[in-house]
Amino acid sequence: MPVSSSTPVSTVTVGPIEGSSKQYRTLPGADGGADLHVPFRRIALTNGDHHDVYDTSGPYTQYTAEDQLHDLAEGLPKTRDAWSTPAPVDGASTQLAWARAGIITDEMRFVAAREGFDPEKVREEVASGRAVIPANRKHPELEPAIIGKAFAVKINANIGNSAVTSSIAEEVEKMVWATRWGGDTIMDLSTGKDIHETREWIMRNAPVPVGTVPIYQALEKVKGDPTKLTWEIFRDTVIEQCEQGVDYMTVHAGVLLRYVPLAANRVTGIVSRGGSIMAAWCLAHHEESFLYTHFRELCEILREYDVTFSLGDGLRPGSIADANDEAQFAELRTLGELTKIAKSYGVQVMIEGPGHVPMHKIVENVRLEEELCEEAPFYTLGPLATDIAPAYDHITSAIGAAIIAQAGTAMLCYVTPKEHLGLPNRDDVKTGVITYKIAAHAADLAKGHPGAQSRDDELSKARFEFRWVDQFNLSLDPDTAREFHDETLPAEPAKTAHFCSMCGPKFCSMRISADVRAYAEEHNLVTQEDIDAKLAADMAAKSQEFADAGGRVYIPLEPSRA
Ligand code: IRN
Ligand code: FE2
Repeated sequence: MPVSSSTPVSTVTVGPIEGSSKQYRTLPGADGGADLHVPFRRIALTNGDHHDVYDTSGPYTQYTAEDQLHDLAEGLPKTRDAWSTPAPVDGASTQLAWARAGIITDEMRFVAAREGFDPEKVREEVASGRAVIPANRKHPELEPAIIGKAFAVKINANIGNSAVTSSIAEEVEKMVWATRWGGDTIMDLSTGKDIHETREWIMRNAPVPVGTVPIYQALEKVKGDPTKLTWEIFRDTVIEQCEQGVDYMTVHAGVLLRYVPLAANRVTGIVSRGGSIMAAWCLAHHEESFLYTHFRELCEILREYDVTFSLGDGLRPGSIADANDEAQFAELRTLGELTKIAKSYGVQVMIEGPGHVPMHKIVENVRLEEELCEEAPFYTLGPLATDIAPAYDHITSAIGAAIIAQAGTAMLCYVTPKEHLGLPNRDDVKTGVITYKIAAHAADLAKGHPGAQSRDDELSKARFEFRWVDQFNLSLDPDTAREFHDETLPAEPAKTAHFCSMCGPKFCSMRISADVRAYAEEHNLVTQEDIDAKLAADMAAKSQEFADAGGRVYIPLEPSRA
């Protein structure tokens, strides 16, 4: 057991999301292995129908009361341990190696069922390197997910303490909270104290893939002085985190010594934490980055656990002025070179991307990444489409995120309203997740992901038919939708009323449309010509009435004093 006896975590948020229930579909396991339980969320509708959606929240939303919560110190059931594991292929026990050998693993079948795809399609995408399934064999609590442009766009939520704030309890709750609202993966970016223990609590209770940036913990080990870092300290930190079950790791191996001067004249220099740590090391030693020179050894370690590389963008632009510059694209070319090396070891790879990029320069990022990195899944931070709105950077970045996801980005790293200002709290985490679900889903619609639009259609039908409760429950955030509605119309009958407080009963366009339909039925008007003719006749009568009344649009309420 992971953790010290002084249990710092008391409880986390449990209970179903409003109007829905957590359910599992059972698939028989391969080769006599245990059954697979594929999660989804069923939203019950007031008209007797239901609508099922992808669910990332683990059993926390299945528990209906707090006393059903598993012992957090024990962690979630280790279900994946009972799944079957194929024999290694050329020394590699990774999803990539198996996919290339034509083997469909339980993880592939699980994600195929989860997304409504054919398992063979999943295998092909993984084999080509266009998709990854980050699933460390030491993370048996995981419900696997696939990240690749052929699949639903995924979102990551960053959590983690810093030297100044937050406790283990808060971080575990942030993980549960972020996945409750749709976070597909979380990254533990802790830099303060108790990094190992915090991560252990998160790992053992995380139903989603967990990512980290191991250089942060390595830096803690040398008391925050980047020049004291060594390959050995970094390597041992990576092994420590692999052993804990981390599923993917950001490695800033593309920040080369010769690229550092390229950032000198930028408006915002190097904004990546990992990038600036490695740049400081390279300059201090005047040597090539140990992440680059030892990259093959790193591949061997990650292969051992099937940990996925997330090759970091240490030279990403941190401002509109620096977007798409030589420093950024030089690093991307190196990431392309490293992608090929990692894949030659059978290690899965994704590529991290910007940052801050104006809208007209966004698509170029995807085009280049695909060309240089063999279409490895792109994983971007926004990008922010403008620099001028601190406190609203979830929005500035969701604009860029929607565009870059439509162009082919596979996963979006969320940005919260606290970006550039402070460590996000629980509310910020939810706002970031919901905002990024909007960007990701908007991109799924634009890309024609099968099944994406059905939720829009269901919600629109509910809206048109004044099924208010269904409209709330089909939404990404039922609690806030209901709260906003009830702010002005709290009475229960308003949940079936044919209007809301925005336009009131007289001016509701939805109601008027419904009236037109009723009118057509009432007058037995079958064809469009019938309707047009009847409307024309009624209009003529109305306009005569208007002319007879004086033909004025504004009828003064009081006699004019002018
Ligand atoms: C994603 C894309 N580009 C950067 N990211 C995320 O930024 C990365 O996955 C990690 O969560 C976070 C911190 O990165 P830096 O600042 O150390 O590069
Ligand atoms: Fe920024």
